[in-house]
Amino acid sequence: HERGPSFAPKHPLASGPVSTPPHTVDGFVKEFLRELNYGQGVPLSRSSLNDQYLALARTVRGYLTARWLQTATRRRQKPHKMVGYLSAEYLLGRQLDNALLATDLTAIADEALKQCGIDLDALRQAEIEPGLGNGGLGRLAACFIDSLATMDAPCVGYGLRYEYGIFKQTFVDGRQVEVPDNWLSMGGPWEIPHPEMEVPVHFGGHTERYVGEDGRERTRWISGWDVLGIRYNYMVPGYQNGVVNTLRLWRARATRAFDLHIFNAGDYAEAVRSQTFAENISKVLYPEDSTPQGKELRLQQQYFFVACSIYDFLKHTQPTDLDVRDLPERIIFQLNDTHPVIGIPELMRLLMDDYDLPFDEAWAITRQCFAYTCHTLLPEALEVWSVSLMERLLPRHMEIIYMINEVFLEEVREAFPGDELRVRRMSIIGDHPERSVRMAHLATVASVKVNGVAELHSQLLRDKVLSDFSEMWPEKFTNVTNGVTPRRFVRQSNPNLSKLITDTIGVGWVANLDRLRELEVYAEDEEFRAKFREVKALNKERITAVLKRRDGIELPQGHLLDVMVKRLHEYKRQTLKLLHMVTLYEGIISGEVDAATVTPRTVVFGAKAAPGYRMAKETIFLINSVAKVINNDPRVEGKLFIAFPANYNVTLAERLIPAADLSEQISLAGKEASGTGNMKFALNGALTIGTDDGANVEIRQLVGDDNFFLFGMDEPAVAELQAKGYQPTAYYESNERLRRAINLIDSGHFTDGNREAVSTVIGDLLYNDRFLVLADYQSYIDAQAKVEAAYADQEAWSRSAILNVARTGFFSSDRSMRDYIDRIWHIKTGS
Ligand code: F58
Repeated sequence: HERGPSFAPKHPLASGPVSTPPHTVDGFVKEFLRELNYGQGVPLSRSSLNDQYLALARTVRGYLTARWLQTATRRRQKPHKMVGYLSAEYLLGRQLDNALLATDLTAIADEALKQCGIDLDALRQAEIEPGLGNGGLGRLAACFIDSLATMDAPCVGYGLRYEYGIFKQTFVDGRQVEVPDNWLSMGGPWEIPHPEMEVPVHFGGHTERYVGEDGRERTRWISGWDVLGIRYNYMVPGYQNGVVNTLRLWRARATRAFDLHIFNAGDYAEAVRSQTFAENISKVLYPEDSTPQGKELRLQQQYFFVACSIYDFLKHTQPTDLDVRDLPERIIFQLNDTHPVIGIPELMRLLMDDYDLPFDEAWAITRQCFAYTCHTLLPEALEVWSVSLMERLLPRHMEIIYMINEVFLEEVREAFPGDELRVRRMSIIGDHPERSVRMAHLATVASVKVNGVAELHSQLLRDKVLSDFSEMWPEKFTNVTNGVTPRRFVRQSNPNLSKLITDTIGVGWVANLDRLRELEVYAEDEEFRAKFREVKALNKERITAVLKRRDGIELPQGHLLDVMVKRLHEYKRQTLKLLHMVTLYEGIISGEVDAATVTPRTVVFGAKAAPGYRMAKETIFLINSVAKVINNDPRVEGKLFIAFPANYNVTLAERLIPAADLSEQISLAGKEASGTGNMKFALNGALTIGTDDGANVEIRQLVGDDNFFLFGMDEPAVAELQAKGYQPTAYYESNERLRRAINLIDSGHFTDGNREAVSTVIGDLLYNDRFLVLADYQSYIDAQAKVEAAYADQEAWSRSAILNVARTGFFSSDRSMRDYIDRIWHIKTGS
């Protein structure tokens, strides 16, 4: 099956797409009906909504496929160094609109469907989004591959085709209940499976030494069990440039040998059942947001997709006469966090055991083929795998890691003679609490470059998390500030704003976001400001309709729309936002504040909690409890409202962010590596209330202090307070409003008198408060008062909002990709 036809095809059309389907309404109608009739096997008159959606998706895919084949053919003719983006997650979001926009088919499809009596919007809503990621890290990968296609950069995204993506969140009595996300249940029209292209992946067993014909000792890995990797291709279209790149996701399948072995044992039913053992590997995405659980299946997933990807690159993507010594001129594997780091010993294994290179030579090559991006600062989020598990699952890799560590520690001893403490700190193998492999160390040692994802984050990586390494290799460390794709997060998600921008400065901004600068002068233009406000109002109408339909939520109108959407995590401090709302509410019901004077405000929360994360789940329950009471208390006179739609996902983000007035980015300084939601809000004309954390720092620098609500301690202040011993109760005791807000929650006011139900969150705030919520409380309340004052002057607010849009073009993922290309990957684009 290796490389398609072994005959030399004679037909002149053999090497390319037969023809590109015509870009006309008539042409589109024909393609669509063909898909409906021959793909779905139904006439239009008898087709279901899903039939129509699948046929439409297939039709659009056809237009993409033509470009995809052309792109591949062109790249094969002149092979250049490429990027293998290795990521365990791709949080893609819906595909249909993106594909229509990329191919400039939206208007044509709309008209074509109309002629068939079908509403395009209804079909849009039929798509289940592929949620193959947890949050920022997975969404970043999706933005990056979009940008690389738009820049015509040779890249293959490699990852896992999870059968179940991130769970669907529901609320039962205010508590999160997870439901499996069977995203493929209605068909997978965007993927092209290749069940005939099997990649063997080995696990377990043992290693043996043997002496080769040349007398040199070699190692063989005799595996214990194997699985097959099945290739699924997805198309990644560039924005209206005719380029379509590949996202290649792997699915696990049982081997035939595996089957036979068990079948021969005689129990047919048991044998069929045990096939699922192998196939479990790609069954489900682990719903963790920061703390890795160290589960064996997760390590299996990681090794599985990385082994498939490297094999695929060496055996299929490269010319057959590849000399592995040239590998660094052909490929750079970008490691999206530590999840694919097992690829390092895997490439070593292939070079040594299959390509017969000695260790030193293999190591010299491998060290040029990887670069590593770190996405965290939380110590508990740094992945480690126990040596015992590694030895059992990947014995050969464990041996290789030991060899790497040995030569690495020699280097350390040479650079820092006599410093054995440092040697221990830097070792790839850690001793506590058990012997384990520190994946971030392995990644750092083997990579050409190590980058953080925002200036502050990269600096803290250098100075704190990986300081020993940056001392040894200062030039290895660099920053690439994250970005988001303006196609999905402005052009598609905010058509009203997009039209206003295009009418004002032309269309060029979609692929060159720096051009948003040209809007700056319009901040002073009264007419433009009025139009800008009109856009916001329309977007608020849209989200109102969406929340009504989707969640049965009735958003009040005319409110300041204050949005906090991100994973639920203590360091992100959803509780701080909640304390603010409780404070406003308590002011009203205590009679201290006249409801008539309160700025009408709706807070929208969106957040999934990791299923095993107790505090996060209790916080969700508390938010829902507070919402229920505040939303229904007549004393509030409808001035305050909390909406918490369940199952926040990319699709909801696309509707919500364009409508927001205020963006909540309130993590404890020094904890949020970058944030990318913060960028999406600013680009859509929301003002940020935020700490000096992650990319907030750069957003504030760009938009200016006057157009950003800064509050809270900065990172050095946090470090200082923690060093001298933080006492949350001191803040509780000395701050009356804080005390009253906490007491109100603690009294059971929001939980039908049940104090037990809030004790986990309240107890933690008062006696632990690891992320200094109480310490930043007053500063946050004060900043929110400034927000209200600013919002009262709508002209000034609009001016600031427009400047946010005009000055944040820097946060395009196109710019991030330029940075990676120029400073890390050194690949060519557009050839
Ligand atoms: C996020 N990390 C960072 N991890 O928290 C955020 O600041 C940053 O903007 C973003 O990466 C992109 O750089 C993140 O999303 C995960 O979701 C992992 C999933 C797998 C388990 C460990 C956490």
